[in-house]
Parts: sequence; structure tokens; C-alpha cells
Amino acid sequence: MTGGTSIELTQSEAAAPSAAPEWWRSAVIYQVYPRSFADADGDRVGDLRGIAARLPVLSELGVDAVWLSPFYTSPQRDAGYDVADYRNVDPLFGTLDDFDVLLAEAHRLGLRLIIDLVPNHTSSDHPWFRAALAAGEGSEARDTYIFRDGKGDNGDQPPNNWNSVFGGSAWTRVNRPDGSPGQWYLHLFDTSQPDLNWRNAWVRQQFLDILRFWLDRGVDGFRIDVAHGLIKAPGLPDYSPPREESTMEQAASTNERRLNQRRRAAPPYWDQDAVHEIYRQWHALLSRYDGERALCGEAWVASLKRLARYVRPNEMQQTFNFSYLQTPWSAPALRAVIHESLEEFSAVGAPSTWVLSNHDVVRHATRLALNWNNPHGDGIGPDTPNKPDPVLGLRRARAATTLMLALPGSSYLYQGEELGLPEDMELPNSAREDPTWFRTDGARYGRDGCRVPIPWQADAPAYGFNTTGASWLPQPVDWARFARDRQQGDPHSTLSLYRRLLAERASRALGNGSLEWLDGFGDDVIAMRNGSVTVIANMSGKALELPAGQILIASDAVAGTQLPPDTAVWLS
Ligand code: TEU
Repeated sequence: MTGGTSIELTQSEAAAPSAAPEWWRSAVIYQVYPRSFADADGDRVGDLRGIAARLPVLSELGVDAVWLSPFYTSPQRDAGYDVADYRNVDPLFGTLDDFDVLLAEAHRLGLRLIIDLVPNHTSSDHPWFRAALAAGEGSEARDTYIFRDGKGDNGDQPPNNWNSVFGGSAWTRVNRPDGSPGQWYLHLFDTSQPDLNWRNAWVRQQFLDILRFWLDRGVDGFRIDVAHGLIKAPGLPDYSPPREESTMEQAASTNERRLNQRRRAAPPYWDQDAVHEIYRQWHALLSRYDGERALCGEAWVASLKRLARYVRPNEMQQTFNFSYLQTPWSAPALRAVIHESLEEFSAVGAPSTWVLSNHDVVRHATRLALNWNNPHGDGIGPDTPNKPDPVLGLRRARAATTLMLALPGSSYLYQGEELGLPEDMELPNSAREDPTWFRTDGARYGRDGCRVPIPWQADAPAYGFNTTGASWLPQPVDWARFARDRQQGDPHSTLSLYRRLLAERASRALGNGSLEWLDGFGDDVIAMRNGSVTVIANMSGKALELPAGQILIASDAVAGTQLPPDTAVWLS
């Protein structure tokens, strides 16, 4: 792919020739995790009024859109991804009026707002699930979820061998009204998150109505939770996960490993072909609204080729690029995933997206310094051996973001990464809330370490998260140095770096640009051009002589023309 052949792939090719490309083709979208952003009422958990008050800060930062993680009515067993009413706001976060104010404020500031839709499962507190339980076996109401008889003489074995993403079986048995044990229901996540039956026409109709409810209120789009999971294979067959990679496979090149991965069949609960029909229907609904409304799918699928199917012309507009997020800090691996992403997404006329952090993964200022495998969702905690070096992590994170924001397409940022926030690796176990921790008896720490409320002011209670000083997850004692007010006036801070990158990216229209690889810098260096900007990222472990040009932005200090290791620059 390098070594002589340079590729030219344009993200805006698929846009209508005369019209400006749609906003979502190039947008930088900032993820707000409402529990941990800003707490206006001081009840330990962030809220919509807190977010509305801080929106000007995001507009100044230079992002184009905000994605809000769930704020709906919910018993909060999975931090709001367990929804009990899709058309209301949980009192923890405020009211529908607060939502309308927040949306109006976003639009006033020129920010788009997309919200999180959770269609794979509801909360077990949802009236639909309550009705299904009450209605009994074989009823229409039961058919809205996935109930099955158990195996074994007394039906006391789960219907199949599927495991929950959070650990343990994916099935829970319920009692009949007379107290005797009855059927089992499927939950790919927590017991409190029963999976809906998406082969049921009534369920589909309900979600069209829910989409309309929020579209009518004026949202610019939706992030679709577990978009790859709605349809399960007929007959719900047992699944045997592929054996662990052999040493030979581990030694294989990144490209070979990628190919091997592709050959593996998806589990019978992920990425079934029949799921796409749902998104075609949603696409048709959104296109009846003005203002370029968009769907972004959260789909953890095996390959970029399978992923691109979710953004074919009549389906979603975007899908998160988790292949990119999961790529280690290695130039050959990053070159391969960037090349493949641009190729696969442009083949279907969609923009590529890029993301380094979110509320489910170890923050990239920590993850990029890992020198061992940390499986997705495991997290890092007090007893984890061989913790990554925070100085190296932050240095690589700044370089990684400098590279990402130069790429054509759309990028996602997760609240706090603009402050260089690391994973909280010392969160006390007694404070944990992620169901992963409980369902695995503490074998996996889970995701709380990336969800700690963010610091605004160095010298205020809860670092300015609220005025009471209490927060739902305790904040580390040494986070004053990451506080936004400390970084504001400091030209070397991570916040200043993000601001400069976003401003330059916008003024040079890099999101709608195209990428050309540059040769001659060696295998361990990423060198590319996007429009008027040359980008060099040094992963080689030694200093590198920069080509001629003026440094526009450097992720860290550059001495003369020597680019230090783990540093990236934009040159003009
Ligand atoms: O995540 C879906 C998903 O598959 C994961 O990334 C999952 O969180 C991870 O594997 C856990 O180890 C979405 C949401 O982003 C996540 O926060 C929710 O918990 C999950 O769906 C269930 O709604």
C-alpha cells in the first residue's frame, strides 16, 4: 500500500455535485456522558441543565456536534442504557423541558445534537416487559421479548449456551404467576436488560414512533446502541467462540491477522444480515425530515467490510470505527487500518469515521501506553499489575489525536480527552457501578475508570463538577492539574492543542479532504498529506528529520527540525 503507490480517496465523492457535503461527512462530534459532565443540582450525578450551561465551552472548543449518552427514565442498572421510558427524561437528569432548552441552546450556538437510542433491549422495569411477564407463556405480549423454554427434564437449563457481554449466562428464568419456575428470557447484557424481539412487527412500529417523537422535537440524529445485535439467528443456535489465537497466529502480520479475523463467522447474535432491513426503514423515515438528520451505528463487527454494510446509501449515515480505536500505537498497523477504512467506506459512498475513546473503553491517554493485551471491557484497577506509564500515555494520546484530526471524514471525541484525562486506575472497588464488575465477581473491573466526572476548576469542590463536592464516582485527588481552568491559558496544554487542531482542521476543511500517503519516511512513521497539510507521526522510537515546511501544530515540543518519538506534527 505504501512503497511507491500512493492512494487518493475523497470523502466527499458521494455528495451531490452541486450541494455542499452533508454536515455528518466531516463533523467532529463530542460525546457528552450526562452522568459525569456537569451537575447543576448538586445531587452527585450530572444533568441536562449542567450540560446546557456548559455548551458554550464546547462551541469555543470548536466541535460541530454533541452526542448525548442516555438521559431517559431508567433504574440506572447500566448507567442509563437500561431504558424504562424512551419518551421521557429521568428525574436524575431533569425534565423534557430541560431537554428542549438544551436542544435550543445547542442550535443557537450552531451545534448539532444527536441522542442515544437503545433499541436492542429495554429495562426490565419497562411497561412492555412487565406486561410480557404478566401475560404469560405463548401470549402476544411475551413475543415482544425473547422467551424460550429451558433445556433439561425440568427446563432448568438455559435454552442455549450464550453468554452475556457483561459475564455469566445470557438467560434468566422467571416464575409463573403461581410461583412455579417458568420460561427463560434472553439478555445479551445485564439481567435487567431483556432483549427485544425485533422479528415482531409491533416492536418495530414502537421504535418508528419513538424516532418520530425525538425527530419532531428537533434532534439532528441518533447514535444507535448495539446496532449489530437486534436480530438473532433463527433457532438461536449454540455458539462456540473461536479458540484462542495460537502463537503462530499472534506472530502473523497485522494484515494476515485481519484476514483471519474476517474468515471467522459472526456469533449468532451479532451482525445478522436481516438487521439491515431495520435501518433501511429508519433511513426512509429520517429522509422525510429536513436538516440532514443522521444515524450513527454502534456496531462491533469483525471487519471493516462488514461494518461498511451499515452505511450503504439507504441505511445509516455513519458507524463508529472500532477497528481504528482498537489499533495499537504502531505505524504499520495504523496505516493498514486507515487505508482499509477509507477504501471500505468510500466503496459505499460513506464517510469514514475515527474514534479513540468513549465511555466503554480504557481512555486512550492510558490505553496507548499498554504493553500487554487488555481485553475490551476488562478495564484497569488497583490490583492490575504492570500499569501503563501515564507520561508516555499522554504523549502518545496527544500524537494520536493530532493524527486523527487530520484524517478526512468525521471524528468522535469523548468528554475529558481534550483535557488529556487518563483512565482512573485507582478507583476504589467499593465505588464501582459497572455491571461487568458484579457479574464477573470482580474478575473484570469494567468501565467505571473512564466514566469519572470531569474536572472544570482546579480549586473548586468536585473540581467544579458541582458545588457540593460529591460525585457518583469519586474523583482522583490529583486531578486539579487536568482542570479546564488550569489548561485554558497554557499554550502547551492538551486543551490548547485540541483547540488549535480543531480550528485548523475547520479552516482547511480537512474533514472533506482526501488522503495521500507519502513515501520515504520508513515503516515506523506515518507520513501523509491532506490538502494543504502534511502530517508526520513518529512511532519509530528515535528522532526523525522533518521535511521542509512550516510547523503549524506539534503534539509536543519539537527541537529544530528533529521530530522526537511519539510526536506528531502538521506542516504546511
Ligand atoms: O455497548 C455495547 C457493547 O457491545 C460494548 O462496547 C460493551 O459495552 C462492552 O463490550 C462491555 O464490555 C453499548 C453501550 O455503549 C454500553 O455502554 C452499554 O452498556 C451496552 O451497549 C448495553 O446497552
